[in-house]
Amino acid sequence: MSFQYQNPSKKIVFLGLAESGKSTIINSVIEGTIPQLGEKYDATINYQRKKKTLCGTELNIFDLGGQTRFLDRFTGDLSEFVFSDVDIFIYTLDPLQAIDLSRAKYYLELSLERLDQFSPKANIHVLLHKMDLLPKRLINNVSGYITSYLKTEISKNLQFHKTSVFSESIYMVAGEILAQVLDFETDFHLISEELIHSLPNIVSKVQIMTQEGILLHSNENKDNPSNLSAIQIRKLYESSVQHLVSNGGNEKRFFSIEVIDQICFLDFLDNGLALLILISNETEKVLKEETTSIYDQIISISNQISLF
Ligand SMILES: Nc1nc2c(ncn2[C@@H]2O[C@H](COP(=O)(O)OP(=O)(O)OP(=O)(O)O)[C@@H](O)[C@H]2O)c(=O)[nH]1
Ligand SMILES: [Mg+2]
Repeated sequence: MSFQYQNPSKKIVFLGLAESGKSTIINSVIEGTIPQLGEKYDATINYQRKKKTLCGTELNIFDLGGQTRFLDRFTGDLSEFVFSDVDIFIYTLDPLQAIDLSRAKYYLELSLERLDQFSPKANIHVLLHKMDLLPKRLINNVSGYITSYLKTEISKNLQFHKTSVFSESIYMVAGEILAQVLDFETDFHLISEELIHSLPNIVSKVQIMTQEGILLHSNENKDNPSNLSAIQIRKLYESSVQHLVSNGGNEKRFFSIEVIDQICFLDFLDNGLALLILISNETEKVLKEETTSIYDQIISISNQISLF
């Protein structure tokens, strides 16, 4: 059986009003661009398609321009092209554009009708995005209000998320969304359990991410992200590539970083995934003579993950 057969490509559609953050999200989590505060807005004209292969599955991403003239076409004469065979539909909304809330609901409802027609099984996500712009004390009230307004008279199951490209949220939510359509969860869980059991009381955390920072697996509650942020991981990835280039491409991309009382092992794999393992610094000191064995186990886990 071919890999392609097991993992057909997945169509992911981003739609939402202009300036709600679609292209920025795609650039950050899919292309690994590090988002900058106050970045100039560059409107998407018509739409852009991006492809990325993740764990053997091709993601076919549609970034739809959010200006009214485009939204009317996407939900109108182009609707079959846009809304057919959709696996994941992501609707983005900027909570500070309160004036546009009814327009946002209008295009959301229109999209849901088109999905009913062309892709009734699509997973539907609504991102209440740019959460960094809301004062912390208002986040629950504002997002609660918007969520209940958008849900009014909608019977479809919508999954709501609060996101920002300036926090870990977008990388965690992207992982959650992808886990619903890709089959890596069980295998990643088994691999990380195996490592934790083979090095009892030594390994405190195992995370599997994309090299752009999307969190695909964590042995712990995902609400407790790693000591390294997705952006830090991204920066390390870039320096690892530079290092690799200056070394003629022969050296293994393996980092060992001390973070407070822990040691982070970070390994970038050729298949675009990254493995992060935290072990206690104290443990390592105590078990100095066993360090080689710890390294061996970690490398063996890396090798298993590189097969995805
Ligand atoms: N503060 C903040 N700004 C963001 C965030 N995400 C995107 N932005 C900014 O919002 C503006 C619009 O972002 P885009 O990603 O271009 O918006 P879009 O939805 O693709 O817009 P169209 O292509 O016109 O549909 C840019 O200036 C981004 O830098 C976020 O999480 N927080
Ligand atoms: Mg755009």
